[in-house]
Amino acid sequence: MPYLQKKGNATELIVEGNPYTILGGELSNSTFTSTESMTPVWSKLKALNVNTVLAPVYWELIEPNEGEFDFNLLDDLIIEARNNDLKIVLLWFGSWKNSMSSHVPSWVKTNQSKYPRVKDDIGKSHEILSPFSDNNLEADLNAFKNLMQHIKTFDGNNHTVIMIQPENEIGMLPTARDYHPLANQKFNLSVPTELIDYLIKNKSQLVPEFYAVWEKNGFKTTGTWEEIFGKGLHTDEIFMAWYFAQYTNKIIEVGKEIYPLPMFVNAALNRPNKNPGEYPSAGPLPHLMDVWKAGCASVDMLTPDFYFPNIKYWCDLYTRQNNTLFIPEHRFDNTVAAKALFTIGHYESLGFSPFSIEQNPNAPLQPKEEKLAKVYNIINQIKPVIDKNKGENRIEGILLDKGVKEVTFTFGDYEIKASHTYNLGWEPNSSSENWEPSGAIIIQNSENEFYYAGFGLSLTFKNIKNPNLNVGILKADKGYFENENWIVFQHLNGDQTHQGRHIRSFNDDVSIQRFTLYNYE
Ligand code: N0T
Repeated sequence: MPYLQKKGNATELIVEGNPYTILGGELSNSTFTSTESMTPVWSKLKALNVNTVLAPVYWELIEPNEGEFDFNLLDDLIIEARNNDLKIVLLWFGSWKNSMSSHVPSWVKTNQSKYPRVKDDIGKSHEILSPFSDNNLEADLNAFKNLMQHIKTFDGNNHTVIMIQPENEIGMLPTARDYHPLANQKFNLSVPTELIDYLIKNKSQLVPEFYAVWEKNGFKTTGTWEEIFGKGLHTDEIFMAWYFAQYTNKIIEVGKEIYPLPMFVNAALNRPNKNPGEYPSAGPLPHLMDVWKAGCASVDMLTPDFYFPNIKYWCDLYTRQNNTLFIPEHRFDNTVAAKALFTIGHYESLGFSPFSIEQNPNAPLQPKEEKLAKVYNIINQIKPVIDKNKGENRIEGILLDKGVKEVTFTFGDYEIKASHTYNLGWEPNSSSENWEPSGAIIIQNSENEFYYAGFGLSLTFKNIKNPNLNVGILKADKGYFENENWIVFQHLNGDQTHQGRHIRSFNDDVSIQRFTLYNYE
């Protein structure tokens, strides 16, 4: 079985006994609705050097009539993935998809008295299943159980399916909370003791945004939601988050009892200065991590979807509370190649996955796609070196553009300054208004030996332990890995290292270098 395992301060996904890095791509929402629609996609995935496809399973298609399941499409997906040597992360488009319930079967949609919808503050229903209804949970659970049982039977010996994402971007739009009578009844009850116990036990370690809410109201430990957290949209959101988390927890628990794959939930991020309900309220968001961890103990990870900038800001938030980082979605723009390197290097994340990976599957590769393909290729090559050094503070990931032109970090006695090569002014695009992002993974493989895999950086070095010593480049090679052996393709010196002053590859040169440093007086 695939599973998660700690190594030093990192978490690894183990697949078939070995650490696995997801060089992923998520399909557009409707691509995997027929075998024919998928046909041109497979070669595109191969051309992109993707090793894992994130693909939805739609409740309405697997259970078109209550209790009648059809897994033919899923079986085709698994077989084709195997034929193409790809792994699958399945996304369960069950009760919720982007806050809505668009993928629930028609027999659920048309039986609103049995399967209640959320109501907003003026009593209007929305196409969102209420998480307060046992019938809704039972129906989703039954479908999910059948799905997990089917995956176990069909794939239990192969493990083509390696992880599951139950639901998709859970949240409430456009009201922050559900006003269905079932919800109102819960809203006026005391906050459940499980949440209170978590608060008390973890008081000193709560995320600061959440701690501040509790503190503001005097750290109360008994009372209703409003008594403990105060009146307002933030409390409506905490309340919803708890019940979304509980609902999801049941699904994950029961699913794992049948077939225990790692499972994660994803979030549509909250835009700064927006209120809950203006963004999808109550999803697995940074300020609600504690509510989700307390209410959904069975989930392995809370994961961010990226459609806005500031990836470092959000990833820093998502690596709190021992949360393992995985990026199931990033808008497929010209930053993804650099960001795959950055997140897999800097956070030692489980992997990265642009959304709508196939784009137009029949069109030739666009520049951003070619760059991603090259980056996935070099990450795949250098993976054994990453695996060896993971969790030991020996791996760094860099992301640079005009906003952040250089960063400095340390490896042991060495301080390394990574600078965007456009700072050198030698490349034709250096003077443009928008700088192509640069990115790299840098690894300290032994005291003086390093790997640089990426593009668009120049690296300079200092000895911070002994500042009287100069640091020189003893040897620098460009090369590649073949069956895990390092093959030198070029020895670099002269202009290629600026006569020994720096290690560098230009922004259009996605490649791997190995270099050795030394000290001189
Ligand atoms: C994502 C995707 C898909 C400028 C959007 C992002 C996917 C879902 N939702 O294409 O629907 O299934 O997980 C929502 C964030 C959009 C913000 C746009 C701001």
